[in-house]
Amino acid sequence: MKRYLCCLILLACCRPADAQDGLRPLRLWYQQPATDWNEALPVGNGRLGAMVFGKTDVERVQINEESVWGGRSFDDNNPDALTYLPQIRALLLDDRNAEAYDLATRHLLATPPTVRSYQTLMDLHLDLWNDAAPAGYRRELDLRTGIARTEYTVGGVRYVREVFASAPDDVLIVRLASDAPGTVNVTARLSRPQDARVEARSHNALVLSGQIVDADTPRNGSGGANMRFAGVVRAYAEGGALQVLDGDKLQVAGADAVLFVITAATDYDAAMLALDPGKDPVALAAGQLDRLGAPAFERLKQRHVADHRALMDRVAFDLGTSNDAVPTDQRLAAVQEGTADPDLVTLYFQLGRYLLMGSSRSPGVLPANLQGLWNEHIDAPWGSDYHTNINVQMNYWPAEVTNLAETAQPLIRFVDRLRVPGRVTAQAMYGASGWTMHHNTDLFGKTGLHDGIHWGTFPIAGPWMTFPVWRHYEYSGDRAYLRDVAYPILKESAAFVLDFLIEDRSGRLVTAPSYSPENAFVHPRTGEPTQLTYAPTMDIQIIAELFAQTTRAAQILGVDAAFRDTLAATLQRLPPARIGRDGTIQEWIEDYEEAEPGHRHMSHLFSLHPGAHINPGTPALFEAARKTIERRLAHGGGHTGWSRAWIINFFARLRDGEQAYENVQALLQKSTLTNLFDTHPPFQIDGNFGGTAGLAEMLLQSHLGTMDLLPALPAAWPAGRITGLRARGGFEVDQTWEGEALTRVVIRSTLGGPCTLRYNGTEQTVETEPGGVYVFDGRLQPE
Ligand code: FUC
Repeated sequence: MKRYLCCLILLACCRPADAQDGLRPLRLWYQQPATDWNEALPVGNGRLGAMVFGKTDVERVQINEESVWGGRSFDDNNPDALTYLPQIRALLLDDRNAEAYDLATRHLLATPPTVRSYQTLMDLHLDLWNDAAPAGYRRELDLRTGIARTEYTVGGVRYVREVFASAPDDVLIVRLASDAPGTVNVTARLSRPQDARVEARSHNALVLSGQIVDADTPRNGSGGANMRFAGVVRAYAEGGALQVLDGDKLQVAGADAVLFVITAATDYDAAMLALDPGKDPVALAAGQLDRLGAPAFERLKQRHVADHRALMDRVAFDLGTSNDAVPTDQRLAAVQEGTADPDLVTLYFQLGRYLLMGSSRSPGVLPANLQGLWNEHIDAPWGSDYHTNINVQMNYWPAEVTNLAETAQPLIRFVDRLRVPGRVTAQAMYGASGWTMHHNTDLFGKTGLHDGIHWGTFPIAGPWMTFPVWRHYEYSGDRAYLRDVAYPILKESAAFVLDFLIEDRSGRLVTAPSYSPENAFVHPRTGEPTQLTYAPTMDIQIIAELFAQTTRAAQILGVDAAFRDTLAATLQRLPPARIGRDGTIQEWIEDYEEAEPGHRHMSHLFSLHPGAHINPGTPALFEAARKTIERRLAHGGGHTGWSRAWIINFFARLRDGEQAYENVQALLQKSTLTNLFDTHPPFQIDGNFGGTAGLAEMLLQSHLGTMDLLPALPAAWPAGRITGLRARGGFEVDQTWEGEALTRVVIRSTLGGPCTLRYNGTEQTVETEPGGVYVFDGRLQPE
């Protein structure tokens, strides 16, 4: 084995100073208020979120609570499914896909065949009694502190507004202040597009409450009701006069400052995946503010900032000179015109971490949805739901590697709870043990087949959803978690697959019915675009990874030897990976012609990323994977934000820094809004998360049992530093490079054990101790 690291210093316990990057600014900032929602700035604490517009006449703060959804729980398994399943399967194996499709539409699809939308909670409007044009305007979102700040001058008075979402106190805070006593005037009101009423409940509180009216919700014969919700705002004025106006507004006149404390509640019960009629959202929200007592702004702010920084500051990423003096929208516009702005890349990376913290952590209990938790609609694009054929999985790609393991917890707990309805679906639709789900779900845990056969027939979504559960073990090495949480989920998922597989006409074990999300092939006989099929490549790849993970988990725990043997024997009978006649990875069981060669999904590359089975050790498939991406791109692929983000991850895995970089640029140029939200279009947060994960993947990989340092560094970033990324096996890693070469690496081991470093074609194994810090210094060159 070659050695390339000149000098190894073993440190027992100290944390090197360069793990923190001190004062480097991490801000989005603008010289004008937001004119629409896609320019507003997000704050979130995992449960409550807000979009801040920074207006100077009437401020708008659009507010979300993570559980405000239409619909309700119902049995979404088509009762005919089991009766018609054998016939549908036989038709598919006989290439009579259109007939299978017709039968499936009638007998597999849920009724009604769609989940309902995640909804906005309310808007807080702050009329600032201001007609004059402000001077010296600036609004910003400081990712380090998690505070959205708006400042401007009117009539010689400097006004400052701060908005944040506190996780420790579980409230949204809006504070208005100025530098001259008695100059803060504001009239506050609440609104919601429908289903709500507003009233003042005391001298300083507004309550918005209601119940969702959702025409498409099935009553399921039980006459059940929809979700009830409440938002409460309390105002605390420093000086001046505070009074209720018209029974539904609060007016503050002549104050030095005013603090609005906001919270919300619904009657959703996460543990039950259902509504709880015993819950009173108004009482819950008001009670929460009562318990908070008289709020002291500085204390709330300090607690929030300390909590926020404890997560945010774990990772620092620096690619050279700061470009913070230029407003963010101008920087983005310059990149869109072809300029390079590496510092904007680091800001985008950190924003991804910020958004994951804001939409997926305690006190929240639900995973980040298609928009995280920021949504102004009653009926959002794609319902702002949980799409499980790429989107929600992508949301969590950055969670472990960018050192935010706690953000994965809401998803892991959600997957755990999905097993309950998922077992019913496995049994009722496929006569299978274990659990599964299909291509989308909501907070009620729908696991049936929704939207339409051509979108929804993805029974292997359940197995895919176990991957973040396993990944948390890979990074943490937490055996109790593996035994009590992860392994039971994996094992039951594998059990589903064993029962779901059937023999095809040549004796292979195949999945049916299924599809390759959401792509179509040209049917060789009918010439029609066709989606419903059997054993699409992605299914087989997911199953291979699931079985490998389940087997590994069982080995570590020393359990279920016979079950492991069954998994191994089953793997032998799956269809092999194949390369098609054009040299790309074959997407379907036959080498069909693609109906849309530039399709946004690249499901058959699953084993390249997020899976690991296509790698440099499988050179033919590795090369075919590259051709597959190139072909997609040549036909206009990557045209949605998430699709582009996935491509970054693919090229990082192909160790092609230049192509990965090209696609980072394209993500910023084509799929990013001025507030740096990803756009599908419209706004969809998966591209932010996939982009952040892709950037991490360019700089550190650990999916092959080694720690790959700077595996896909582009020439555009010749010098830089990234500290605090995590690698599988319980390591935290800092890397510094200059002249495109690694110059310093610091590894902190939490679990101990061997760590095999790979860089530039060489490798070296270091034995580590739990808590040990290992510094590799000097110029790192292969011998
Ligand atoms: C998948 C994608 C779409 C969209 C939707 C929410 O179905 O194919 O592009 O992102 O999820």
